[in-house]
Amino acid sequence: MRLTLVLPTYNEAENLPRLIPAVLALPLDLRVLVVDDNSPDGTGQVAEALKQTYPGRVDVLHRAEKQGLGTAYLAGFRYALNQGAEGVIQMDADFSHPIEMLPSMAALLSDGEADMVLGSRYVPGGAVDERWAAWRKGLSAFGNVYARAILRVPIRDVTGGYRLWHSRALRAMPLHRVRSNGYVFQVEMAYLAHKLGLRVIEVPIYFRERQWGRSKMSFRIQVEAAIGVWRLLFRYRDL
Ligand SMILES: Nc1nc2c(ncn2[C@@H]2O[C@H](COP(=O)(O)OP(=O)(O)OP(=O)(O)O)[C@@H](O)[C@H]2O)c(=O)[nH]1
Ligand SMILES: [Mg+2]
Repeated sequence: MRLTLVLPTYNEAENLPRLIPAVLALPLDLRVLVVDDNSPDGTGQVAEALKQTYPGRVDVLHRAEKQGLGTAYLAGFRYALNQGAEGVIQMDADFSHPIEMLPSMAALLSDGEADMVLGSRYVPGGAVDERWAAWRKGLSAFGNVYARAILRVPIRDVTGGYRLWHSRALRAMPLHRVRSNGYVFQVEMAYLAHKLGLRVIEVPIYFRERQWGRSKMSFRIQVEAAIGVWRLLFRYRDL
């Protein structure tokens, strides 16, 4: 299966030179597409250098300014689908998502068992970093229960950002209607997948705190996300 890994980056110059060689070494037919928003730390140039090192396997989309995770993924999805990818992967560029899980997750996709495979923190066997502060653990768990209850989605980790999409499933999604950008982007995509009757399989992952670079997480970001969930309920009442 021809896979494209879409990696949105904002200030990941320390992570990228470690992450890209590691994913390209996996036993997969994999290309990487970095979507960088003109990171002040020079991630865009780091990505260009990696593109030279791995000709044909790494590509870079440069955007002029920070425009958010959601639009970065949407741009990356379109690009990957146009390039003929059969599967498209979403993953954070900060090593939070265990890359060693990729081959088994990809196998579920290519076997035709799933339209989307989700690396999940909230199924048995999954967990978040034990170094997370209690408030962050609580907020993340609550955010999931909250979004699931409002939207009635049977996915345990609706905010999880580690996903493998079958291209056919991604093409079936009304991507032009997707408006959310932060954490709600993940919820919106999961909600749509459920509404369209796509088969989602959750596999347990351990979500590790970023090893390098600074955290951008805040209480405010999560409260904004909580409000954004309600908008989805109205936006897709026709589906
Ligand atoms: N292109 C692009 N990438 C982004 C943007 N915001 C975040 N990212 C990337 O999206 C991924 C997830 O964002 P993170 O900042 O790690 O979010 P998080 O894991 O909730 O928070 P921390 O890891 O604690 O900072 C990372 O690879 C970021 O570099 C953005 O506006 N544009
Ligand atoms: Mg992170």
